[in-house]
Amino acid sequence: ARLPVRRALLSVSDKTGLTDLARALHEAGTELVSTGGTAKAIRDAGLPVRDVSELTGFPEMMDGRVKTLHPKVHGGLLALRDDAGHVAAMSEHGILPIDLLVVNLYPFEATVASGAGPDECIENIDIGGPAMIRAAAKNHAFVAVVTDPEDYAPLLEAIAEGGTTPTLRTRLAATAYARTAAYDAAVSAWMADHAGETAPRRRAFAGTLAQTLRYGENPHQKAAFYTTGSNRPGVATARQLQGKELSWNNINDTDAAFECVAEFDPADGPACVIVKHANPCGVAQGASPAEAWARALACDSTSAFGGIVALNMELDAETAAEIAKIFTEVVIAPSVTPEAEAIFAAKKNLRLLTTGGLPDVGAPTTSFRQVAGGFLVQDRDNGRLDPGALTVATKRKPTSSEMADLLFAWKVAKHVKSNAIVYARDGATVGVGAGQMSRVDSTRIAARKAEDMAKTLGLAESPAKGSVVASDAFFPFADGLLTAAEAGATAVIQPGGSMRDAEVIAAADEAGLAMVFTGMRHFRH
Ligand code: 93A
Repeated sequence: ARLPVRRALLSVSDKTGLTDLARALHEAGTELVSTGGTAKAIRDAGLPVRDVSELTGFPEMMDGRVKTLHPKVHGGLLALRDDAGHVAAMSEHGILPIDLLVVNLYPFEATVASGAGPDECIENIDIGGPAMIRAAAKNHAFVAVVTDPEDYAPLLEAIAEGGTTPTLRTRLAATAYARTAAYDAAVSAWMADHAGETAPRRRAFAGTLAQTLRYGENPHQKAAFYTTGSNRPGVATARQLQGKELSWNNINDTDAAFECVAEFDPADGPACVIVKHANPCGVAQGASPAEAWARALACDSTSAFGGIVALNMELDAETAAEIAKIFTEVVIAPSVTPEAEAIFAAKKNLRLLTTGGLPDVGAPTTSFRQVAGGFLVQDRDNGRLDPGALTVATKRKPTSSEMADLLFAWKVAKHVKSNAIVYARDGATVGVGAGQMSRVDSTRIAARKAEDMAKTLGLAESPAKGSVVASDAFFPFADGLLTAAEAGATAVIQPGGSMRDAEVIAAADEAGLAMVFTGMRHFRH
C-alpha cells in the first residue's frame, strides 16, 4: 500500500530545510519540479530541478501571480491513477503525474503583522499555492501534500521505507486543509478590518497551531495553543527567555494578568498584577516596579503563591530579586534588564516572558467562548471609562483621592470574574471578591480578604476601612452596598441602572457614602 514518489513539485516561500529535503528526494530517485525562487535555491545547492514553466509551456507571468495555475500542474495532481479515463486524459494532453506536493504559502499573516500597507498585503495573498494544496489533498489517495517543514522528516522516513502510506497521506491532507482554512480566515479577517467591518458576522475564524501542549486544564485533557497571527503584544506573541514550557493554565492566566496590567498606562507609574486561577489576587501601582509588586503581593500573599506576575514596564533587578523570594510560575513584562534576567536565571523553572510593549486595551479584537455545538463571538471588552462621563449619584461627591481609587478599582474589576467586587486604597487592591453567584457574597468575601490582609500584615484594622469599592455590575439591592459600607468603604463605583437604584442611592446617602455611576458594565464570565 506504500506509494513511491517519482515526481515532486516544490514551491515554498519558507525555504527552511528545503535543500536537505530536495537532496534526500533526489537521492531517493525523485524528479524535482519547482517554481522560480524555489528552483533557484535547489539549483544553487547543486541539485537537478525542472522549472515548472518548462512543464507547463508557459512562463511564470504577471509578477508571479500566474505560475502554477495550469492543467499540466492541476491535472498531474488531481488525476485518479486507477481510472482509465483519467489516465487516457493524461496521456492525450501530456500531463505527468505528480506524486508529492511540497508547498508553503506566501507569508500573508506575517506581512499583515509587519504593518505592511494594503498593496503589499494583497500581493501576499497566495492563490496558486492553496489551489495546488487543495488539489493534492483531495487526491490524497495518490498524492502526498506537505505544507509544514516539520513534516519533512516523517515524509522522508516513509520514503526510505518504500513510499508514503495511506495513513500518512490522509494525515498530511488534513493538515493541508487546516492550513488553507486558517490562511483564508486570516485574509477574511484582514479584509473585514480593512473595510471597517466591526460586526463579526462576515468572518471565518481559524488559527494556526503554535504549540502542542503537554495537557489542557487538567492532565487527562489533550490540548494545543493556536495563534491568530495578530501582532498584539501579549502572551501569544511573547518571547520566552527561560523556564519550563508554558502550560494551558499558564497561558490562560498570563493572558489575564497581562491584559489587566495593560490597563495601567506606564506614564501613570509602575503597576503590577498577580493572577491566580484567571483572577487578580493583587493589583497595585507604586513609586517603583518593586513597590508595585510589594503592594500587589500584600493584598493576598497566600493566594499569590504559585501565581502569575505581570508588570506594565521593564522588570528591573530590584523587583526580580523580590519576586524570586516566593514561588512564581510566570513573569511577563514588556522588557527585562540583563541584571533582572541574571537573577531569574537561578530559578530554572520560572517562565520569563517579554512582549516588547503593552497592547492598546481600547483596540477592538475578538473573543470566543465555546458552548456545546458552537461558539460565541464578541468584541473583547475594550470599554474604557471616560472619567468625564461619570455621574455622581449621591449627595456627597467623592474626594479627589477617593476618585483616583475609584477609577483604579474600576479598571481592576473589569478583569475579575463576575460577580466582581474590588476594594482599593491608595492605588492598591485590599480585597478582591470574584466569581460568586451572588453579588453580596462577593462583597463579603472581598471584605474578609481585607481582614485577612490586616492579620497577615499585623495591621490594627482592616484596610477596607477608608477604602473605595468597585462593582462590575449594578447592586440589585442595597444589601451588597451596605456590606461594603460596614467593611469601611467610603465611596462606590458601579454602573447604576438597577430598578432599585433609588433604594441603593438612599442607603448610600444614609451611610455617608459617595457613589458614582459609570453607565458601563464589565461582566466577565
Ligand atoms: O502568485 S501565486 O498565487 N500564483 C501561482 O500560480 C503560484 N504558484 C505557487 N503564487 C503561487 N505559488 C506560491 O509561490 C507558492 O505557494 C509559494 O509560496 C511561492 C513560491 O515561489 P518561489 O518558488 O518563486 O519562491
